[in-house]
Amino acid sequence: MKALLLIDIQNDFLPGGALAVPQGDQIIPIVNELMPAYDLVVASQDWHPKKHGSFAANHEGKQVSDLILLEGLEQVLWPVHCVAGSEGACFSDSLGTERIGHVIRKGGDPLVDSYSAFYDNGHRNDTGLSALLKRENVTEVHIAGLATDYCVKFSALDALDDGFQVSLIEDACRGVDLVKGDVERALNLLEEKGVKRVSSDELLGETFTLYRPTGPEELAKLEEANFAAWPPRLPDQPIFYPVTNQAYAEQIAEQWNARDSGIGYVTRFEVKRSFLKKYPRKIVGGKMHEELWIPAEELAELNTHIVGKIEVIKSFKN
Ligand code: VGL
Ligand code: ZN
Repeated sequence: MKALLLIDIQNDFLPGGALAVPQGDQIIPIVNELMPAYDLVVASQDWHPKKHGSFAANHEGKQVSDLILLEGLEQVLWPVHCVAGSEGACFSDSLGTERIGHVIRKGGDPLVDSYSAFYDNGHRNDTGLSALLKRENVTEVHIAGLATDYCVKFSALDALDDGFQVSLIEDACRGVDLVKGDVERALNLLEEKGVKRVSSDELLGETFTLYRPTGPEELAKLEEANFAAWPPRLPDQPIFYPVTNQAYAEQIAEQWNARDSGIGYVTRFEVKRSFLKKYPRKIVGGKMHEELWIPAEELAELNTHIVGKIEVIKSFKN
């Protein structure tokens, strides 16, 4: 069994948070896409008491990024972050938490930090993660999250030590780089120890599945095009909106297309993932309402990146 381990994708580590990791938010759409590919998804949360010894504010005369000894262990001092139960400690709203099977909370002991999701920094206390993975017959762990040079790094090292095959999904991690080069040094160290460095592209394959709800008129034009290309937009339609999940496409086909035209269809098509990277994904309304916004003048180019045929997978009659 293969598990995806998501490290600390919490508000305080995202832009605007107390200990923001640069571009930390950019990993979220990638992680959301990765989750369905795993037998098990486990996510960790940094979860500190207010009086935690890693907070500079709790040491008189000390500042953020100062080094101290905390109960005999070297400790970098951080801003107050991920206080148990606070908004900053919550998972990002845009993270698809419904696929997370277990949550591991760490950093609860005020006297020792816990970068790794497996053990505290002194390797004295165990979060139970290793036992959990073994109970689920997991042999391979893929790691993504924040921050590459702290919690991701130490989680990967402990996963190796506990006998798992470990891959780090590089584009689904971001680091702090407190000292310039920390991220690169962390990646190199992990590689030396036996962690495989992979990209989400390698794991997810060449194409991305899109869905589009449509009505009978557009369907007729699709048929003319032999289900290989979308017809050009009309002058009053500046954007082409495919959606990223079937449930949302069904909702529109049923509630809008079927109502307006008597019948609504759900289509599915595959597009080269590399082409789609530059288009923003917009969440409109609820979490599942994710659309891709493709300007009308780029639709012809999108068509050249469709792989295989556009398929009609469902229809709704009014
Ligand atoms: C982390 C610093 C302090 C992390 C947690 O999640 O990488 N970094 N606490
Ligand atoms: Zn912390």
